Amino acid sequence: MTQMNKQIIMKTRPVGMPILDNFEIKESPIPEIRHGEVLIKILWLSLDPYMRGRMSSAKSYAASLNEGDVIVGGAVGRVIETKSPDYDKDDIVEGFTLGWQEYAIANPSSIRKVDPSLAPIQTAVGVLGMPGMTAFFGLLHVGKPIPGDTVVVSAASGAVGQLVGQIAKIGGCKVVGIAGGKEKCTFLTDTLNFDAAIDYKNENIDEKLREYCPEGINVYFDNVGGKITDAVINQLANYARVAVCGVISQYNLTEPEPGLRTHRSMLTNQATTEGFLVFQFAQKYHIGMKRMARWIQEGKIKYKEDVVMGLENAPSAFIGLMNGKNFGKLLIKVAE
Ligand code: NAP
Ligand code: FER
Repeated sequence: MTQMNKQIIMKTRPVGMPILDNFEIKESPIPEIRHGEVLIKILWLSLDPYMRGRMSSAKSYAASLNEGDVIVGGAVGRVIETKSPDYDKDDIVEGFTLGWQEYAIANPSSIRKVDPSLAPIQTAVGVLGMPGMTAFFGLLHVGKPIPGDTVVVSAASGAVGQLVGQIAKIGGCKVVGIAGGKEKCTFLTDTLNFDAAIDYKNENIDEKLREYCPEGINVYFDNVGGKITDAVINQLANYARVAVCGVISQYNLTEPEPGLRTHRSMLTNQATTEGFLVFQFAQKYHIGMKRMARWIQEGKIKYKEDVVMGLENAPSAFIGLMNGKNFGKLLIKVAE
């Protein structure tokens, strides 16, 4: 009997905030794998904000999805059939393009092996994967903090933000996180030992930044853009570095949002703004992975995951990610 594969496709291209009707579950038979390929049973899906960009037709580093395509995204799975000399049955693997489906056929060049003895396997799409490398290299190579600096990070309880703040603390910085809601803020100060947290939904960001960063902000790790970023840019210190990691507040806009003119602050503070994509550090990932794994083992880095059960719940969880419903790295558990 042919084995069937459940997949989630982009039924219609989202306009603005995605809605459930943009997605559809489909079943199709799994084709025979060809020489060199492996068949993977997906265990965990990684839901990431960049995937909203793939659902749009705008030009990007990666090809856009077309209507009817399986949603492409990172995942961790187990090899259940192999025609590749490099992979054995039962190997655990991670791939950036495996997608929202129960089974994926992959070419070895698009996957990597995961060592299950190092940490729980889903960390391969979290703290020991793309978001972890984003935090590590984005903060250290782009933000360039030095001990004693005041570091502000937005979307601070999320997959990337929670790690940025902890790495900055390890580096001897004062860390202020910005997040939506009291629960997230309490987690930042009480569990992750951030020096302060600002609940941008209920507190005055300008006032709180002045209170917590009296000498100005040396490093801003920006995950959100928009009004939060305007407030931070207004309180930069001399020679500040702004690491532009993401602008999630803009991903679902249909019209550009008018904003602050930032150049005066950049000029008078002799500050630097630098955008980056994690992939530019790919040659150095092995260094970041080793260091992050050691910090986890030493108890210096904690990571909070938000696990949603079942492939069919990926669309609603993704919409939640765009609305701040997730608390920590958002994962879908697809199978054991
Ligand atoms: P995440 O922080 O775990 O989840 C997204 C969070 O963004 C939400 O939980 C929400 O937190 C916040 N958010 C959503 N809409 C917002 C809005 N309108 N204004 C302010 N905050 C909003 O996601 P992540 O995976 O760690 O990604 C964080 C950022 O990093 C994203 O912008 C992403 O695109 C970027 N990123 C960039 C790279 C790169 O290579 N440059 C790599 C990975 C990720 P609150 O409840 O706190 O609002
Ligand atoms: C992200 C946001 C944007 C991300 C990548 C991009 C890997 C790239 C966008 C583009 O090239 O247009 O979170 O993560």
